[in-house]
Amino acid sequence: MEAFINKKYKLSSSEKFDEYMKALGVGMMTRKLGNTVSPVVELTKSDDGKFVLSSNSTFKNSSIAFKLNEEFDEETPDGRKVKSTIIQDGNKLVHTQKCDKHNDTTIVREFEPEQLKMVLTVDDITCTRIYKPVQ
Ligand code: DKA
Repeated sequence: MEAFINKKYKLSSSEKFDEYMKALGVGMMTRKLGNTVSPVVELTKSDDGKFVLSSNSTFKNSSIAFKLNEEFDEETPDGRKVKSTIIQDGNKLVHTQKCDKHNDTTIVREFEPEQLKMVLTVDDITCTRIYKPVQ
């Protein structure tokens, strides 16, 4: 993943994000905002060697710090409290979010020089979001 550290990507296209959020019980107002913003995502590393994945938008700034393969507590931008684990598969980070109150979801982030492809899955819904490098 080292090649993709400190590289910023901005949302360029998004498919089925509203369906994805609906399936997770996200309310209408938050979905409306979520559908209109184009977050900028960046992967960095902290001093203690953790990965830090941040997402900044006019709706919300959020970041998670994690070690690969180690479960951590996460509060999602829409307020779900989940148990997350992120594993690496080549240039992909596979992020699983487990929750008692909502359905489990998986977010695959595939890093490439030309784009960051996010595939978000819950139940039978697959949402694809393409981020492009910020110059
Ligand atoms: C992204 O980083 C999307 C992350 C999914 C967040 C779930 C719901 C957010 C509600 C605004 O591109």
